[in-house]
Amino acid sequence: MHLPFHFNELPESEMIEKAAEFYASMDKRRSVRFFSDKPVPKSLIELAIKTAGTAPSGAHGQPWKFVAISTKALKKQIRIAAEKEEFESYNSRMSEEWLQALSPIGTDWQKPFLETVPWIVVCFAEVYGLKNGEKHKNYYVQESVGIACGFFIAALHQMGLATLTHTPSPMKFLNQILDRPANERPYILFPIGYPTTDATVPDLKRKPLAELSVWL
Ligand code: IYR
Repeated sequence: MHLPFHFNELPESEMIEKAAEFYASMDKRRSVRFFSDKPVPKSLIELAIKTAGTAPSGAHGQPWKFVAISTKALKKQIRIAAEKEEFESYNSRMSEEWLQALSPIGTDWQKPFLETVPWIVVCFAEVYGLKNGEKHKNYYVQESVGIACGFFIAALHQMGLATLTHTPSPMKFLNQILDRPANERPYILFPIGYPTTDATVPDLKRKPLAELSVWL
């Protein structure tokens, strides 16, 4: 069944103004690796997750689950497990080429922010659906979850919070620590909070429009 759709068409001048404002704001977003322990209200995290949940998805399967963690002991467990994997990655699993590509970002195996942040949200992809113990297929899972995570990042930025798309690898340990079922696969781990006052970010440049687009 379809319903009438009420679309709010704006005057062009307002469209340009809003688009330019949104771009200027999004262009200020940076991935942050230095977080303070300043608390963040649960209501803000709820709103960011609700916003992520507005993403389009294959056959409207909504193949995502956002696990929000504020418990100190869990954050500590996540840090220990993530650093164990990251130590192995940085010291033996990642190629020289990979390490070279990361060198301007200045990352290493240590992830102290996982314990400092007020919130960690882990987005899990539902590789297949499970309803009353019955498996069903989810479509375009990677694309759908990727878009939802993009909405999530944008929502956090718009509300004045900082985050990082962190992918300790492999991430399977998150199923065990967070007690998630076999149909859920960790997709991205987001530490969320405020940057420290002395936080730094790498000196990165974004591709200009001419480089990131082709017009035919
Ligand atoms: N997962 C590691 C390594 C890493 C990989 C990429 I590609 C990055 O853009 C950043 C880091 C880590 O989180 O340090």
